[in-house]
Amino acid sequence: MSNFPQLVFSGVQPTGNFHLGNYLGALVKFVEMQNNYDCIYCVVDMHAITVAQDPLELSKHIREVTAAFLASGIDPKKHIVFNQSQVPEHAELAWVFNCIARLGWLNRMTQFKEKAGKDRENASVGLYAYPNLMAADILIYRATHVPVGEDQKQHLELARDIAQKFNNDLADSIERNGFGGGFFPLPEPVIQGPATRVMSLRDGSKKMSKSDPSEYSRINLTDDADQIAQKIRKAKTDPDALPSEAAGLAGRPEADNLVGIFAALQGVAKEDVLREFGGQNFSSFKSALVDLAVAKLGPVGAEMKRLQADTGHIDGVLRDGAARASAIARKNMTAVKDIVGFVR
Ligand code: AQP
Repeated sequence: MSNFPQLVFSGVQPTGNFHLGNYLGALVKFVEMQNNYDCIYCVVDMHAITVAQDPLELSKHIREVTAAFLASGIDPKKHIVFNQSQVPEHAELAWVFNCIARLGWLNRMTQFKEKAGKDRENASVGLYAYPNLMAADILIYRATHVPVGEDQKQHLELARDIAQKFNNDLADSIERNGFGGGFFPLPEPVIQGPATRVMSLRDGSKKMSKSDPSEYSRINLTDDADQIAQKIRKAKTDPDALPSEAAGLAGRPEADNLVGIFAALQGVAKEDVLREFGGQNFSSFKSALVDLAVAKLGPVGAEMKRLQADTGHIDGVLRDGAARASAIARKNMTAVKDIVGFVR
């Protein structure tokens, strides 16, 4: 495989309720990686419509995610921030990948099974083909690194399989077109950090999610101090005191989750948190967690609200990002068409 220039790509769906799991599992890493890599961060609005969306809400949510990117510290001048539907090459490459990926591969995707639920026959074709579009999002830029939460690991493996099969099936044409060693890199998932899987505050066995019907299951980034405090105080716990070592969190998913959130917000290890709070009951720990969460998330939420009120600015950032993303995507899609054998 040739050496590809290092490039980061990741996306977030504009489906509302941007929450602490999205922030700690994805955004904090996005911000960190922009110091060492060229990065492309995308609001994946075409993924959002794989389930029904209210058009007025969708445009609001696209601006909400963009505001979250900016408020967290992503620099849209040094890096690229845009929304997927403004760059049509994502959809074009996704069609090519629909013809590369195998039905058997998609049938194994657990997220489709979870989201389609029992009413599989009634799920959209888009929801089923979602991982092919996600592979196209990454590979249209020939990105090499993809920071994501734990839940996206399987989709990333599929993106690697698609890249590999494209490179193998079309190896001769790739060579003839001057791309010896494979056209697509095999993108690496970056799933690191103390909060790759933040769990629901109501049920430690379920991930914190935008679509959970219970508002008390998640902390939204735009929650005010009172809402954050209420949600943490009502978070499910067990009757025991906190353990003094991380091993003592085994079999205690709710305690583990709250300690993990504290550690991630503070930027320390769970052991450090337990050194301070081991032996204490949940009510004193929760008070400290409320103070920390309000101190860390409050300014981000306030900045998000300020930015969201200025839709002209947000839309300008997205348009500028789309123009810069398009320049890369167009060039790569032209090469893909030549490799596939389309006449242009
Ligand atoms: N609970 C989580 N913990 C850590 N990371 C998470 N991510 C999502 N939930 C958690 C990461 O956030 C990024 C953006 O996610 P997404 O918007 O593309 O879609 P998702 O994973 O489907 O998010 P939700 O909240 O779970 O939405 P619904 O309820 O619609 O399914 C990704 O990097 C993801 O890993």
